Amino acid sequence: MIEVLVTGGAGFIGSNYVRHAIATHPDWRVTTLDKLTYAGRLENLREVEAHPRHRFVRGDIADPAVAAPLVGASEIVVHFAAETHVDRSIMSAGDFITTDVFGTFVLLEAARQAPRLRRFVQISTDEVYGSVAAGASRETDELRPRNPYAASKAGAERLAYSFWATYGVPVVVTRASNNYGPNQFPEKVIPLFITNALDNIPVPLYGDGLNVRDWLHVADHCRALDLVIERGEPGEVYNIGGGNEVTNLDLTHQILGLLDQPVSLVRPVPDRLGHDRRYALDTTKLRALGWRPEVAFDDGLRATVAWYRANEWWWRPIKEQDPAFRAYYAKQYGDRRE
Ligand code: NAD
Ligand code: TDX
Repeated sequence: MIEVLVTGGAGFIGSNYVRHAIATHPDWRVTTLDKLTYAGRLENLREVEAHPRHRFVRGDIADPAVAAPLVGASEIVVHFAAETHVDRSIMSAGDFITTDVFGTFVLLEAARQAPRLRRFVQISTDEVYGSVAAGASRETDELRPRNPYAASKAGAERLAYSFWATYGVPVVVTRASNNYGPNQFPEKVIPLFITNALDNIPVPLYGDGLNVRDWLHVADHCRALDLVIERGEPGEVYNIGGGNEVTNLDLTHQILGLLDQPVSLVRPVPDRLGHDRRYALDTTKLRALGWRPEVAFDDGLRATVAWYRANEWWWRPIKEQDPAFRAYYAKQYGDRRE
């Protein structure tokens, strides 16, 4: 059995990856390490809860007493755990530094001592490149992160790289574009807008709505990670982009169209501070390893809308009963009027 540690496996992408890993790698035994912050949900792991090749450990990656033995027993570490929401990092960045940077450092220190470790996948993001006016970011481009979240991720991934260059820890860095799909926490734009629209609540579109994001279905991301684990070179960086550049305004209109809701539900609100205008990734390097995105954006978005429609049990308790989410929503959107 190959011992695999997935950090942040109760979150959106991590849980999709854990379910994918259990389903497609019969020779993997997967340990999920997750602190269960507001974004971590055990419900996301219900399908694998009782699976003999999966176990869940609640703990903080920044706590060496928890993290070091788990890393020490692993052959593969896939490190998703992070604070991930840009708007929250703009409100308060401390947790982003503690988890994304210091937590990564704790895992890397443990990785230095791990006798069987052969891959440490550092999950980074297209946000580290900063806003890209034209063309597409390549792995060798300069990093110009422009919000506290992006800067913490850039710090984390460069630290990981340094542990490869200095100590030979077998680090591979991936930089993915905006993910979408099932189990995404309803603070991010797609699930927030779908669930608001389902309830006839206005959708708060920042600024002029012409910012562009490149959307990657989470299932395509999971397949890309498998390939990087199998064929990626330590010390290298791989962009993972869906190739679906869409303005937020078009995205919003598509979501409203899929739900038969009028465009009058769009509420333009003041812009996010330092809002990156556009992200775009050149994925030549990953494609050379044999990866292609398989989910067409229209199909993926339709399926995602259907998932939120069919799984109200998953998101209604968060949006309607979780006091922390309600406080966040009121703080983030309460006074936001154009
Ligand atoms: P998410 O917020 O849904 O999940 C994060 C998970 O990490 C949660 O389960 C949370 O409980 C856990 N966590 C947070 N702090 C922890 C700590 N100190 N110790 C242990 N667990 C902790 O995030 P996501 O959208 O699934 O993102 C996963 C990773 O992918 C992150 O590293 C993120 O930066 C990266 N990424 C995300 C996207 C995207 O579009 N969502 C795109 C590119 C890269
Ligand atoms: O209410 C909103 N209104 C709005 O117009 C929200 C939440 C977002 N937006 C806009 C801002 C962005 O241009 O939608 C776009 C997407 O926003 P988010 O869903 O917050 O994602 P983004 O800021 O692009 O970051 C995401 O992709 C990169 C993830 O949250 C990161 O973790 C990942 O690294």
